[in-house]
Amino acid sequence: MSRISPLQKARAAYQPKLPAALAAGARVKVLEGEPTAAVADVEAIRNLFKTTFGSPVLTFEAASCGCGELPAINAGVILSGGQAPGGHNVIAGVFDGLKSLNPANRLFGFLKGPDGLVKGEAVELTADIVDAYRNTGGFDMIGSGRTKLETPEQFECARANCAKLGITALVIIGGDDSNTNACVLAEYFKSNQAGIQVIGCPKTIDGDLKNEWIEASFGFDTACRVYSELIGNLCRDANSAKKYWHFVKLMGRSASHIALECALQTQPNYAVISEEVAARKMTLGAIVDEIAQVVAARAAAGKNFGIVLIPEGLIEFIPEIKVLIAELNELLAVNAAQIEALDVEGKTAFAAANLSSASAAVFSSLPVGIQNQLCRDRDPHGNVQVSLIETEKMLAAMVGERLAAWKAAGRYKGKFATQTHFFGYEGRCAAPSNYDADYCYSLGYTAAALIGAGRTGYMASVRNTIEPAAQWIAGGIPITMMMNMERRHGADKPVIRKALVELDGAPFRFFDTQRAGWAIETDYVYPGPIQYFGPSEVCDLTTMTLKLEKQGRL
Ligand code: FBP
Repeated sequence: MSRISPLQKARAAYQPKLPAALAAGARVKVLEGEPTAAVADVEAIRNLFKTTFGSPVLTFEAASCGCGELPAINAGVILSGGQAPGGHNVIAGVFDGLKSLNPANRLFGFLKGPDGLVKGEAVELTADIVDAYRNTGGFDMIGSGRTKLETPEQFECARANCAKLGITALVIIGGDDSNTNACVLAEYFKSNQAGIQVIGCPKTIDGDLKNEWIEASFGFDTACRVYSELIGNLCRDANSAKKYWHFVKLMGRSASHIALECALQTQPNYAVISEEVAARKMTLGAIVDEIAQVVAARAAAGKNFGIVLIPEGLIEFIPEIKVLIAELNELLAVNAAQIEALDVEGKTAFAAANLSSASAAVFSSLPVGIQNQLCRDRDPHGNVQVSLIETEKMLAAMVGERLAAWKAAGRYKGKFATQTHFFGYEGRCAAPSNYDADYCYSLGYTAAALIGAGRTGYMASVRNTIEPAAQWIAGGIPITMMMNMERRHGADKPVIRKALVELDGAPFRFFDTQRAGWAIETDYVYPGPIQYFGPSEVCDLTTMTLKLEKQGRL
């Protein structure tokens, strides 16, 4: 790195805060809770995870003894999946935590995600390397990837590659799929007496890896702040020019947490929440109708402008399209060999010819571009690549058609000009907010403490983050506790259950009480850019989602 920006330089000196239990180092007193089960399909999960199932929840307290050093170890770290702000601070936390256990401990970073573990590509992370990346965004210190770790051959390569480097503990930093992999690997290593611990850390801007014990996935806070800044800027532009409706798609592969948080921060005229679409069994036509009604109502008040937020994962929540996608997934998986050589148009034609009649009708009602996008290759975890599906353009066009029909029928007299946007990659590598910088460092340090405590198959947990960091509660959660069985790649697989937006949860309920007003009024809020320096009330914020979830109010 030759030149760094003035902000980067100043930010490098930021010392992230830690929970009080970890302030004296990662050697902690471990309090064990009751044995745990799984969120669903308990017997299936118990059978698949014979040696790691049922472990207790762990909570750390500051060690009161002068416990001395633990024997020196080598550990490995992997960044897995999409980038999320704060990943480098997790690594810094693991590094510092390990050094606090024994200054002779060494940390190796596997390159380009889980692939590096399988291929044995790693670099030793020295203090110089780690220091250069403290408090920075991105995953460029060691890179990331989406390779799925699932076969015994991969696990054996991983074991051999760890053995070459003398590694006896691995930290896997990833989302629900990657932590599922971490759990499967932990079970494999433990049941085969490989002598390698595996600890997960909750990462994803999507915010859908959370539960009673994991109150946020890191990166969600920063990414939402970046998008909300941009949406606020668009709101101001819309209200200044008064001539465009902006349709903004927001990243978040499945759940609508990002769209909801950005709506809470900016107060747009309409925000689609996918989970509500599914609960109300809304068709695509019904969604278009609701948006068009808001446009028409504003037009009647002389306001031919506005902001619509659309969650990236919407398409999979519209009931008829959900059924279609499930059929497509099965078709594309079962016939993979037959259609491998086809281009995307060929796959689309194959799908159209082999779907059930109901799904074929839905498929043919979609624009050709969307049909092709739905038939693109799945990601390595079997997910539709929703970030490549242009729902914002589709909805803008369909709302335009609906308004044109209403105009012809004399029901609407307005102007409707649109701009479309997709905010996703813009936020994934932003410099972490204070919340994410502190949270990530604490997660990494907690992972080191779990290693020091000899645990495996755990996810690092840092709770009570609505309070100042000293009051945060660190510990570990057995990953099996979060699992259930789901259909993936045409087979039933154990996976961590995704946390979707709860319609009876405080964040959605608050949004619901406000949205009718936001639709008609022009009541935008302009959050502005993330503040790293300055008064605590602008720098040390938590998301509105977390505040509402934990305190029930803003
Ligand atoms: P993770 O679940 O791995 O954190 O990734 C989340 C995400 O950013 C989604 O919001 C988005 O749909 C997807 O990654 C995009 O993936 P890619 O980086 O492969 O285009």
